[in-house]
Amino acid sequence: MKFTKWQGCGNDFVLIDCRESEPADYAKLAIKVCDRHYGVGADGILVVLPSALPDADFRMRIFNTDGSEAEMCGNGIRCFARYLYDEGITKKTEFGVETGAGVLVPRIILEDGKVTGVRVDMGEPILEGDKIPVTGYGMNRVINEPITVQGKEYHMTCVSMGNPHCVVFVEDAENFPIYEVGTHFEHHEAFPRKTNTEFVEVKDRSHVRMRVWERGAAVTLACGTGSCATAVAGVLNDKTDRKVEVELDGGKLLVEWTPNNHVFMTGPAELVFTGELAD
Ligand code: ZDR
Repeated sequence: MKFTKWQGCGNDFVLIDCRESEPADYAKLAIKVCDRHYGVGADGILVVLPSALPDADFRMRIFNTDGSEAEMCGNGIRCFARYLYDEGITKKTEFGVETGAGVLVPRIILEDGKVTGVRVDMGEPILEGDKIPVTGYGMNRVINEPITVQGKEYHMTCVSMGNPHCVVFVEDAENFPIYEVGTHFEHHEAFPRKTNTEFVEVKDRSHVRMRVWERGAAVTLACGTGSCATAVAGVLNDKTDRKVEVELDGGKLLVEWTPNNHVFMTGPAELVFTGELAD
């Protein structure tokens, strides 16, 4: 099985083009391929499929390192889009991609004929508690609400970008004990579908430092949907403006929540290598 290995801000993926034939078990494949010792090593696998929807050209599925399927992946969709464009599978620089978060539209950014990044219309954030989902708030928004994790109280703002996120503003992101605390947010009873958690330090109104504990993948170097959730949470808490630069462990993303309620994310997508999996 042929694959390509990609990274966006150090969030890395094995991309498998399954338009012609599909593996028997995606979850098993993801666990095996993502293993950094016995496999290729990645934070998740991206699967290219055809879409039956009229407004989508392709369908993307994403599986985490633990085999669970995520609805969406922000860094992944930039890699996915660039793969299709670089391989000449599409000539379009803007096209619809069916995801678990609806049909999203990436746009390839070209400078002097060279791809320099990808901008994605990530759609509208979901803010109703039950829809994120986070329990106890009905259809209300969950902004700066207390949550107790391992006996300590934090304040969370919850946002779904198709996948669930819990944003926690902290004084010092660099020294935050993310490895000790992250898993306890992921598995907290407040999150029926578990959660991704972002620990965010506001540098100024247009600049934040974010670290992430990903559902099903633990600490990663970056998170695209998490950066979008962070930008939305920053506005809802009046901590940031609608356009922010998100500084991640593995790079930077630019996120804008526009007045038409769509979130746009811009960042890099780089091919690392191509290969073939042994059976
Ligand atoms: C965070 C993520 N890597 C991205 O860039 O958006 C998405 C991966 C999926 C995530 N671990 C989830 O929602 O289960």
